Amino acid sequence: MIDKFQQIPLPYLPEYSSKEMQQRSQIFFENLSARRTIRNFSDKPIPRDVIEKCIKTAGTAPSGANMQPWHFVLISDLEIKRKIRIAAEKEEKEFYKNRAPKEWLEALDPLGTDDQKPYLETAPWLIAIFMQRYGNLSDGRKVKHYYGLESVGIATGMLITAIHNAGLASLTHTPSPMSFLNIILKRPINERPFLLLVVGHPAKNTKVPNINRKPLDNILTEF
Ligand code: IYR
Repeated sequence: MIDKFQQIPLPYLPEYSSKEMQQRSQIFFENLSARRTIRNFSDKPIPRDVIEKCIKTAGTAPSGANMQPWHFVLISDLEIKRKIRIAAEKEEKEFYKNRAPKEWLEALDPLGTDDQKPYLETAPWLIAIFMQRYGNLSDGRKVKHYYGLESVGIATGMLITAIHNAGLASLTHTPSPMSFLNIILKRPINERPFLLLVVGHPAKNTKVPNINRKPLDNILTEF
């Protein structure tokens, strides 16, 4: 049995007036509205402690039974980035040439993506995010993780938000399959690669597709 947690007072949560809440939610919305996924990264360095702080932020996410079933591998080593690029491009070649159904390729066509992933080497940081299917207790027993994908998805959203808040850009990259990440990054079999996040400054004159966000009445139903 795992011991019950001691109950402590809730950390301070300011109570804003309606006006303050409206202003704060509007400002936060405007800030996050400006977040865009990019595919053209500059090689300008970014201090490690900034990225570490963003990962710490991601680690504050809620998780099933508080198991915190995530692991983040932070990569700046050129040799490792190169290995990841080679392995990812190999899978992506196969994806674009043979594996992807026509319908999927048609959905990707407006974005203009292809099997070339130079940013995996150019960007200063890659963060490989893993989901732990189970945890290993210090006495050797295994503890099952619940809602692993949901938990890691929430943590990843918070990571992307923290990165944007620091004035940096990211790309959610999902080469498929990604099991090569376990091999290159020496991660154990209980960890399933969830996502490869590319982080950096945008290259000069970076262009992004002119996409729209669905309007509120399209994404919201109210009773
Ligand atoms: N993983 C491929 C294909 C791809 C798939 C989706 I869904 C995207 O939104 C974008 C790309 C690639 O990275 O090119």
